[in-house]
Amino acid sequence: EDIQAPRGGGSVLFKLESDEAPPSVATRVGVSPSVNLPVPERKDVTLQDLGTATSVPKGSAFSFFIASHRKAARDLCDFFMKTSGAEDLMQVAARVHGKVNETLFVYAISFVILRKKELRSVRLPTMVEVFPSRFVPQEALSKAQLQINRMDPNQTEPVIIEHGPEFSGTHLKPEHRISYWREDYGINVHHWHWHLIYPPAMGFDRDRKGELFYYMHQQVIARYDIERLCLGLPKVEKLDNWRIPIEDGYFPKMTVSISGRNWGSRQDNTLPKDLRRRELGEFVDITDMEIWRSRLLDAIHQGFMIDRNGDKVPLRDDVTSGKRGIDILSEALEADAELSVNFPYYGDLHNRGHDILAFSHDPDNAHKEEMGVVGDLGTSLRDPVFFRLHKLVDDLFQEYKVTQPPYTEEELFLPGVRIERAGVVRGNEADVLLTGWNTREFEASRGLDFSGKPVILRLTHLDNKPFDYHIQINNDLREPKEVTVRIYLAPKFGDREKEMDFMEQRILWAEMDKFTVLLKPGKNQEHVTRSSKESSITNLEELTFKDLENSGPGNTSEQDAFNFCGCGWPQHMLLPRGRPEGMVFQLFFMLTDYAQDKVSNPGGVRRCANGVSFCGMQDAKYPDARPMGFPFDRRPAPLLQGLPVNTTADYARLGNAFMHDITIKFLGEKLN
Ligand code: CUO
Repeated sequence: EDIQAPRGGGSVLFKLESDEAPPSVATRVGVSPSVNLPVPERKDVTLQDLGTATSVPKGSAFSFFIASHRKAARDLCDFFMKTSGAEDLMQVAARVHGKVNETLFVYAISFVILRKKELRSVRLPTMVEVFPSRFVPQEALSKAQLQINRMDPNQTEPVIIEHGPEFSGTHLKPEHRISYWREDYGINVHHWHWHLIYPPAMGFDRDRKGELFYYMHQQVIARYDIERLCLGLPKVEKLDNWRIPIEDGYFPKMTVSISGRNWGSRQDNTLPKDLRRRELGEFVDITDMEIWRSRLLDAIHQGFMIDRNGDKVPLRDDVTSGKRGIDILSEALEADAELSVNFPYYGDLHNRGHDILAFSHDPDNAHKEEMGVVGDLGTSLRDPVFFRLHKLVDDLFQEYKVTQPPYTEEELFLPGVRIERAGVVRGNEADVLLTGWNTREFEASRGLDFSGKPVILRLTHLDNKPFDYHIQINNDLREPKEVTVRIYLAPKFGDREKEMDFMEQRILWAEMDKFTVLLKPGKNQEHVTRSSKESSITNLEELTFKDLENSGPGNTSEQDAFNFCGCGWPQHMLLPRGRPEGMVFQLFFMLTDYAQDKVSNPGGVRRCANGVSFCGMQDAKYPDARPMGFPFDRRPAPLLQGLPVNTTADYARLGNAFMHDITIKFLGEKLN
C-alpha cells in the first residue's frame, strides 16, 4: 500500500498575533501598545533579495554550527528585518516560504519576531508542533499516515502517536537508560531557543552573552551528571582525545524534515576524522582542534589572550568595568567570529567540534549522508556525544575559573541576617520530593499535513510533584533588608557513594531558584515560602497552536502567552529523577545583599521574563551583578571564620547560608 509522505510546514507555521493587541492587555503587562505600521506594496521576492539564504538545500539539515549556514541565516534575517510590522512580515514570509530550507525559514522568522520591537505581541508556538518529525521516529509518523489512509472518511477521532522513554533503545547499552532525559522534548526546545536568542556572529552582542554560554551549558552538564548518578551511571567523560574511536554511537531514526532526508547515524566506535565537506565549505583538521585547545589553555594559564594586534587582553573575573574574563574566553571558545579577540588564532573549537562529530560517519560526503543530530540546535542533546563535547568545553571554562581568586569571607558573608531553618514541603510531608512519568499531548497535524486529519502526539516525559521551599530568616538589623535568595541542589554522595569535598561537589550544584525578599526590620522572624513553579530557571508550559488560537482578550492565558518566549528549562525536568528507594540530596541556601546584586534596568514588567537565570531578559541586562554560578563558580575560600573549608557544609557556618538534606523518590508510575 502506498504511504503518502506527509508534507512539511503548512501555510501558517506560527500564529502572528496582530500588532494591535487590545490596549487593556498591553497596559496590563506594562508594554506600550505597538504602532500600527502601514503595509508597503510588495513585489515578488527575488533570489537576489535572499542573498545566500537559498544555498542551504531544502529538505536537508540546517546547522548553526556551520559558518556558511550562519551566513545564510544572517542574509534571511536581514531581509525579514527590513519588513515593517506583523502584517508585512507575514506577507513577505509567505513569499519566501517554499523557496528556502525549512529549518532556516523557521529559524529566521523566530529570530526576527524575537528581535523586532514592533512584533512584541507575536507569539511562537512550540517547536514540537512546528517540527513533529524531530520528536518522534519517522516510523511512527508513517504508521499514522497509513492508519489515516485506511480510515473511514467520516471518522473524526484523532489518530494518536504514542512516544515514550522505552521506545527507542535496549538495555544492552547503558546510555539508553538515560535517553528519556536526552530526548526530552522540553530540554531540546529550550536549547533551540537559547541559541536563537544568543547566536554567534549575527551582528550583535548581548549583555554577558559569553558568560551565559558557559553557565547555561555548565548547568546542563551538571544536571546530566546528577541524572546519571541517580541511574548508577558514571559521570560523562570529556572528549579530549580526538584520535581514538568514540565508544557510543547514536541512531536518531528521525528525518530532518518530512520531505525526506534521514539524520545521519553514528556506529559505535566511530573514529572522528578530518572534515572535508566541500559542499558546505567546511574543512577542519583534528590537528586544528588540538592546536586551538592548546592555545586556549595557554591563555588561561598565562592570564591573558592575544588580540589581532598582538596586544594582551587580561582574563580576570573581578573586573568592575568592561567584560569579565569568562566572557572574553567564551566568545573565543564558542566561537563568535565577530566577538572573539582573535578568531584566526583561537579558532572555533566548540562549533567545529559539533561539525566534526555531526559528520563523523561521512566526513567527506563519500556516502552523501546527512549530518547527525548533534549538528542541529533543536536535536543535539539527543546524542550522548553532545555531553562529551560540552564536558570538554566546560573543562576549559573550569580550568579558567580555578585560576581566579576564591571569594573572600567579606564577599560571602552577609552580617545581620541569619537562616534559622530551610527545607521543602509537599502537601503535608516535609523533605521528600516525588518524581514519576507524565504525558503531554501535541497536535502533529499542525506542522505536518496528514491529509487534513487530526493526529495527536502523546509524549511521555519525566515529571515531578510541585513543592514549596520554606525558609525561616532572622533579620537582626534595625533597618529593612532586601536580600537575594539563592537555592542550589546537588546529590549528597558522589559516584563513590561518599560525601563529596567542596571541589567535587562544586560543579554538580544545579541552580533551583533565585529571587529577592524584603526582610522587615528589627529582630524579625520572616517565614518565606516559594513555590517550585516560580523557579528562576524554568519556563512556562509550551504554547501549542491551540493555546495561541484560544488566547484572545479576556482569556486568562493571555499573560502567560505574552511571557512565553520559548527559552527556559522545562518545569517537568526541574528535579532529577532520584531513585525508587529514595536518594539523598542536599539543598544549599544563601542570602546575599540585593543592594550589591542589583542591576539597574529601566522599565517595569518585561516580556520573556521566565527562566531568567538561563536566558536573561529581553532587551535588558542580566539581572544579577554577581558572576553566574556564585558562589560555586570558584575554588573555596581557604578559611572561613578562621577555620578551613573542606566541604560545602563549611560554607553553611556563615549565618546567611544553610544546608539541608532532602530525599527524592522516583515512583516509576504516572503522576496525576
Ligand atoms: Cu548549545 Cu554546543 O552550544 O550546543
